[in-house]
Amino acid sequence: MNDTYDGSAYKSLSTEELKILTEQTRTEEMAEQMSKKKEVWKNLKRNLKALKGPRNILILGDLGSGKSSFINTVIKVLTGRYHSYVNVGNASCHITTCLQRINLEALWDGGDLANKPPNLPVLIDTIGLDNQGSTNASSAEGTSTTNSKLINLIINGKIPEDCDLLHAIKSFGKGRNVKELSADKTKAVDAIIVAIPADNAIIPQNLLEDIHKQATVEKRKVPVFCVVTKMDKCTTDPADEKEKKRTEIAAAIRIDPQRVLLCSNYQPNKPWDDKEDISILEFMCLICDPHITVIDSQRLEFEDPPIEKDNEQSRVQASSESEILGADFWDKAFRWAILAVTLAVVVTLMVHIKNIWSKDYKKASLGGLNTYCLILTGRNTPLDK
Ligand SMILES: Nc1nc2c(ncn2[C@@H]2O[C@H](COP(=O)(O)OP(=O)(O)OP(=O)(O)O)[C@@H](O)[C@H]2O)c(=O)[nH]1
Ligand SMILES: [Mg+2]
Repeated sequence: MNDTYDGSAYKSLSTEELKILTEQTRTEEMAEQMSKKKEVWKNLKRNLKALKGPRNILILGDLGSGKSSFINTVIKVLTGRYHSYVNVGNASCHITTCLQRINLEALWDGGDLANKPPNLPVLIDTIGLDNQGSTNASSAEGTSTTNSKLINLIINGKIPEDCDLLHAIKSFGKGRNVKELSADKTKAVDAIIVAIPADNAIIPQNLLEDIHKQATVEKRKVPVFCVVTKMDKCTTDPADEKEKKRTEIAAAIRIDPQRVLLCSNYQPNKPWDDKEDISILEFMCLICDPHITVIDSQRLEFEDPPIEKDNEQSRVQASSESEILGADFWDKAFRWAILAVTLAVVVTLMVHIKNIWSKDYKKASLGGLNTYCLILTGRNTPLDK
């Protein structure tokens, strides 16, 4: 028996019947999507309700990676309205050059206030970070690169909204350090979303490394997520190819693949797939999960280790060595003394011999005695006077 379905049931349908069937399937699909969307919204609201306050979500990524477009897309999905809240460019030069905080609370549709969930997040748009800015570690500060310095300041809420970030990047690039800035705890970042465009085959590895370090190695540990933008430009269509991309990027950022959203940002001139709504809502639901939080890590206090047995032994050995060195000194001093006396005797003998040779016997005996006196008393005692 042949298991393959040849579609004969559809072949027998008229065009009109086929049209009705297609419409029916579409309606069923839409109903299913609506109910799924409702469910995800319910979960998101539950998560937002459980938060202590609105989360500050920072979007980081390379120049033109779709950060601003993603923010506009999220706003559209959450509020139902599209507006270019943050300026979108053409990926050829920096469009976002300041820190821009978009408070979703303030953008909520006025007509649906009763349904407004609490603690709607604040999305933070920022300047595109070039991968090159993660390779210029200054020797004076060890491993700090331009990007890591800037990310660190933003994460800790030290950058004011009107700050010229292009100027800051240039100054860091010249090896200059910023003067002490005060931290605003209400502006500190609670989650990071890294935007990576799907159409770019090169993953900005150095930038990702800097983000990873600033988010996980520093004292304030911030959960990291990723959005792979421009999926509509990606030619890898089969589902398993997309999943491969998700896994590859997750590994590069060192996060769980579940924290990676594959997305096509909303484009005003292109049709919008409602399925995107659900995946973006699910993604926001995960970022606003009350169990996934920042950890302000404490550092243990340490003291110097006690002197170990081995150290004690080496200390005793060292002191005995120094004693040996002392003994060595006296030994040498004694030898020098012997040498000096021998030398004196030899000189005296030579004087004696000289006097005897010149037949001055009296001088010879007295001269010898005077030399001895000089050596023994340290004074020149003329015995012949
Ligand atoms: N096809 C497509 N184009 C996108 C998508 N996301 C962004 N773009 C386009 O990519 C370009 C750059 O987008 P932006 O949102 O300005 O990127 P950015 O990261 O904010 O750029 P900078 O602020 O300059 O760093 C714009 O032309 C967008 O229309 C997407 O998902 N699909
Ligand atoms: Mg931008």
